[in-house]
Amino acid sequence: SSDHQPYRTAYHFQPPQNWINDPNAPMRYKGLYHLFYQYNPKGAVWGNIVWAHSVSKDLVNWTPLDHAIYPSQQSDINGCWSGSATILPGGKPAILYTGIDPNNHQVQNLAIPKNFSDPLLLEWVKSPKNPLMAPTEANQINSSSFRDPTTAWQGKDGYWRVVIGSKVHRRGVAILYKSKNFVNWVQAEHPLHSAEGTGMWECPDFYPVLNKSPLTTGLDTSVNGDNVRHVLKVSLDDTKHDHYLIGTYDYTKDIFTPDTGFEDTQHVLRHDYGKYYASKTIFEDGKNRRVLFGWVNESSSVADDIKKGWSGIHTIPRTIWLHKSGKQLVQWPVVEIESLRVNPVHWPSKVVNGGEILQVTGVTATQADVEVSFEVNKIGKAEVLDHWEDPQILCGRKGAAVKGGLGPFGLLVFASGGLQEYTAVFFRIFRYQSKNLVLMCSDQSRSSLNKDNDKTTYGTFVDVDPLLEKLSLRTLIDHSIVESFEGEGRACITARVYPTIAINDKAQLYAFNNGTASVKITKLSAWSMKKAKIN
Ligand code: DQQ
Repeated sequence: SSDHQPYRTAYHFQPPQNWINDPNAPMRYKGLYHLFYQYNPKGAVWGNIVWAHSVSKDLVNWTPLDHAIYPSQQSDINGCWSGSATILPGGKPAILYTGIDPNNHQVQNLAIPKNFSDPLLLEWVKSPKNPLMAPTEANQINSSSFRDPTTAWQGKDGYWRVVIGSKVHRRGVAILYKSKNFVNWVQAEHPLHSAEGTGMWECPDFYPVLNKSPLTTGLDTSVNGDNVRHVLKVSLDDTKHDHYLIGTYDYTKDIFTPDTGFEDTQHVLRHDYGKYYASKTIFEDGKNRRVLFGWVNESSSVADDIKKGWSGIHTIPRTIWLHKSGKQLVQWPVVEIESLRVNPVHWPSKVVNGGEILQVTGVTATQADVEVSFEVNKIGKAEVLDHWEDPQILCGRKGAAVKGGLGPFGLLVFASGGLQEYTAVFFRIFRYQSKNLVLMCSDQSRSSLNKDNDKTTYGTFVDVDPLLEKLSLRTLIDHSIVESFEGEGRACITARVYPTIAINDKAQLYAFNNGTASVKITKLSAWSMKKAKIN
């Protein structure tokens, strides 16, 4: 019960117990969503990895099935690691995944459904030709850095292409392979892309996005041409963050050229500036959208994870598209999640004075969806930033408790009545080089009296003009996760928190303003969220 398990989520994807990490091969087949994930059947820490499998009609409620892929061949006898699905002509799914062979080398394998007429895709048959791609003397690929095949895409020449994550010394590499029949794969002469100093690239994802209206339209992974840009996402093993680059894919040369690369440290593009990793997207035919799945690990100690018997959850799937500026992506929780909303609370617009804290009553504060918009006009009160600073460090230095000029203002979630505990998600506006700079923070420093948790504060700048636009924030709250979307999805920050007092019916929700200038809430809508049926 929630009394014994106050941190178990009610509407985020997780198995009943044990360790879970990367989402694998999400797909829609015969009207059902399939989600596979890295899973340890034997405990709450990483190990013994198999592909667990669940299906859903709506991306909200999930039914568990038997494990789909588990060690059974030489080519995966020491583990079945991450991979992706490709829908082949005739609507037939195929999975490419990384196996760990008897020498602990990382190799790429193929599995296909045993019975294509089974909508549950219960049984998977592995190719007798596995491994289809392997490190050799000739290709000089590092056998401990060769993993996580992407969804494949087909060029105009009919060849399939797939990218595998790798590294050469400190250079992250997206190794490209090609195949006519999906079984015989040949390494291309050049990688799709690489970047010095970034370390191992895990879980690459490569896909097109539409660069004209309606921008929210998703594209099949093989589409290229006019009005199409490409996104390369890599999960950086060194920092455990998902970074993406927007650029051009030259499909005759098979080279991806980003508009701005990893060198530009002031414009780091991340799917999420909090805790979030190993994500991947799918194109959803029929709904014409691209949907992003991602993993969030715990911020609690391993001892606490073992005690509670589980570790890791997935975020709410997010629709993803190119922002009209062309400079970044936008993400928004899939609309289906709104079916869990009950008991709405709507505030009339109200001014929040400097130092004021207003409780949002009438919602279940541990299990809620909150949308709030702020209007600011006293821009003269903004603090001056005289040199550029990493936004996460700035958020750490100027947390919610540090009084400012224009901000901090936002929400206090998982707050205890006496504010001994709270997690603050907020904006703070600066004047920097005669422009207004909007900082977005998720401050976990006071989230729990338990000292064993990682309480790192996260932050990013959001590309919003505070004088022309409202500052909007949507936060999905679910027992131990706070998933926040700022600027209508231009910045996302996910945090894990484990309050000791602000749990169950002791948790409260507030809007706050700790600046000297007043701000106006133009809209606040909050809903309690029903429990989803998950596994
Ligand atoms: N997790 C998998 C690997 C991948 C890593 C192993 C990323 O395939 O590189 O569980 O979290």
